[in-house]
Parts: sequence; structure tokens; C-alpha cells
Amino acid sequence: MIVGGPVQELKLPELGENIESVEVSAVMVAVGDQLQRDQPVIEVETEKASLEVPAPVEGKVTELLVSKGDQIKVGQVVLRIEGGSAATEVAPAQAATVGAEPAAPPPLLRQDDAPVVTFPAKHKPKIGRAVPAAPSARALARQLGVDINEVPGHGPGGRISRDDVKAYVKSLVQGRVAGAAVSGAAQELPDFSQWGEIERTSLTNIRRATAAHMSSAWNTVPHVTQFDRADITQLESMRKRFNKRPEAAGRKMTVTAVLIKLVASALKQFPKFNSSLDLAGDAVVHKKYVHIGVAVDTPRGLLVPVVRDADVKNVEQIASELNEMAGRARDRKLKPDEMRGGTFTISNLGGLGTTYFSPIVNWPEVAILGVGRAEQTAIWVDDRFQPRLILPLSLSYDHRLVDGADAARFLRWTAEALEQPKLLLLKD
Ligand code: CAO
Repeated sequence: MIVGGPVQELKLPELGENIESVEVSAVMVAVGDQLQRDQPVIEVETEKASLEVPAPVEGKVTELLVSKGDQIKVGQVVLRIEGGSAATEVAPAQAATVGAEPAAPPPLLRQDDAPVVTFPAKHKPKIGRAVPAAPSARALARQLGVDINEVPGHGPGGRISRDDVKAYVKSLVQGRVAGAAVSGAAQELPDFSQWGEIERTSLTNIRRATAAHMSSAWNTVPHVTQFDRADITQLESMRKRFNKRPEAAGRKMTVTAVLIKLVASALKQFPKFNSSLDLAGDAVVHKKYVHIGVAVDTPRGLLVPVVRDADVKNVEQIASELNEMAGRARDRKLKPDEMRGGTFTISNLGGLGTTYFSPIVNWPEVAILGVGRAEQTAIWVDDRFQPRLILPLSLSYDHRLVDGADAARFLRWTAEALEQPKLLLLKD
């Protein structure tokens, strides 16, 4: 520990493409604290995740310049530290680009009057792998306010060019002009206080990101929702029997885990549902992997962690991965990378109790399965009414790529697999 050394400023580092400001969701230190290297000092919320910003050096906090709830900019001074030697611990700032020429990002922390603490690469908040893109394409995306990660690249290895950025913006504009009224952003609100008392609260980053993503998906995708139901009486009794073992080990196999497995198999049977539509490139992108996103309800709002390669995992593996990721989503510990790359999404509201609903397709995916609460229902079987456990299913899809008949086949196949899970187990 170095005491009485120079005062150094810790500034908010670059957090990724198009992230200029973030909200401080927690301050973990106070003035007078003796910091250890790597100790998290603040937690910030980007549009997609929370990140902890660690102290890159040890030393004593002499000034704390941010508070919970502040909106702070990249490069803004977070706190001042006395002592610690930045010079011996600093590694050169690295370009954030992977698989492309370096985009020459600004230094992670900029120098003013006081010496500045720079983050060695290993201390940089992790925000996921950057997409390959030409620096000129990144500059254009920044200029137009577009998230480069959302732009489909058509160069070698998916590299993004300026033309890709322009085509993407064109598709957004075409979709959004028509939908501007739907998003509501351009519409003036009445003064609600004329009818009674009101209170205004600021949007969180997650709410803002969800609102933008939902508007964009709604405006881009011509949605159709189809409904079906599955008799899961047999599956439920199997699940309960099977659950004794994982439950004893603290891992529960839930309805959602079974659904992920069955849907992964359905996606192998009906690959169109595992693809994306690239209208600008005049093509359909067929993904050879099956990564299933699962909507998780958290106190901060909706998050969608992705279970990767669900087609090659067994239900028990999926269950434990889902439990673990849903827990981290609720504890704000999911990494942005864990919410990217999904090929299909499942939204199970059954635990909360509902029947049928119309989920919004998680674009650029082409379909999403909504699941309601399974309920005991009197069903006519073998010339008499019998109590059966019926699961409501709602499939929304992008009608530009998927036809109604495709959706009916997909949904029926999934319902039958749920009704006769043993047949599927024999196949996989
Ligand atoms: N029908 C009947 N019961 C269901 C069910 C269904 N469709 N889905 C779950 N359940 C039951 C479970 O079996 C469990 O019951 P037991 O405790 O008796 O076993 C209970 O409901 C709670 O389940 P769970 O939530 O702990 O576990 P899960 O794996 O089924 O669900 C998750 C995980 C992450 C999908 C869920 O917790 C969740 O967050 N759901 C909300 C999703 C959401 O918000 N969607 C909307 C997105 S669009 O705004």
C-alpha cells in the first residue's frame, strides 16, 4: 500500500460502441476508504447490463464525485485516489475491436491536470466481443446514432462496411417512418396533472432499451400470432418423477427447461424458424446453431439470457444453466454477451398465471413462443370427459418469412412433442 502518493483521478472508461453515458446504479465505496486493486468502486447500468467498474490501483479515496442515480459520461471523473502507482500498473490501452483493424478508440481514461489512472486491459469492464467493422463504418454508425452491433455485415467474416451501415439505416427509417406514431415518441402528451396528482420518474436504461427495441421490432416485423395447446399431463407426471434426483441436488427441472429442449428439436425440424431475414442483402441467413433466449422477469425489467447450443444439451443441463442465468439476471450479474446471439425466444408467463398472449418477435429472430399457465381442463378423451393438464401456446412470427402453414406445422409439432415427450427422447 502506498500512502501520501499523488492524487489520481479515476474516470469512467469506454464501455463499448455507442455507449456515451450510463446510470450509476450503486456506489460501493466512501471517502476515506482504503481501496484494494480490482475492488469494484461503482456499478453502472448500460442499456443492456450492469457492469462493475473496478479500481485499477490501490489507494485511499479522497473525493467521491458521483452518487447513485447519476447519469455520467465516459471520461467523467468518478473519484480521486491518494497513493497507488498508476505508472507501474498501466498497460497500454488496447483497441476494443476483434477481428478488424483497430478502431483507434480514445484512451480509456483521459489526462487532465491530475495524473490519471488508466485501466490495464484486464481491468476494463467486460462488455462482450466487438463486431468486425471498418473504422469508417464505425464512425458513420456513431455519427448516425446506430449501434454497430446491430448492423448485419456482408464483408468477409461478416465485416461491416459503410454501405452496410447505410443499408441498415435505410431499413430502419423505412420501418420507423411508418411506425413513428406507434412508438409514441413523437406524440405530445396531455398535461395529466389537470385531472389529478401525478409523479414523474426517470426511465432506467433497461426500460429505455426495451422500449426502443420493442418499437423497432414491432415496426419492422409484420406480426401474426397463432395459438395452440398441448396436453402435458404425461409430461408433468414424468417431470415430477424425474425431478426427485436433480431436486435432491438443488437443481430443479422446470417446465421452461423442457420447453427449451423441445423447441430446440423443433428448430432442427423447421430450420426456417431458426433463421433471419436479410432484406437489404436479399437473403435468408440460416443459422447452424440453436441458441434459445428466455425472457426473465427481473425487478429492473425484462432481460433475455441465451441458452447456447440447446439442441445438444440435455434437459438437466439446460435446467441448471437456466436457473443459474435467471438468478444472475435478477442479481444484475449477467454479462451483455450472455444476452446476444439468440436464434429464437421463449417467454413463459405460466409461473405468473395467464393463458394466451401475443409476444413480440425478438428481431432479428423470426419467431417467439409465448407460454401460458398449464391448467386442469375437462377434455373429451375415449368417449368421456377426463381431467387433463393443458398448456396454452402462442407463437408470434415474422410473416415476411414464415407463412401461416409453416407456423401451424411448427406449433403442432411442438405441441405433439410436449404430449409425447418419450418419442422425442428416443430420437435425441
Ligand atoms: N404452467 C404452469 N406452471 C408453470 C408454468 C406453466 N407454463 N411455468 C412455470 N410453472 C411453474 C413451475 O413449475 C414452478 O412451480 P413449482 O414451484 O411448483 O415447481 C413455478 O411455476 C415457478 O416456476 P419458475 O419461474 O421458478 O421456473 P421456470 O423455469 O418455469 O421459469 C423463468 C423461469 C425465467 C421463465 C421465469 O421465472 C420468468 O421469469 N418468467 C417470466 C417471463 C416473462 O416476463 N415473460 C414476458 C416477456 S415479455 O414482457
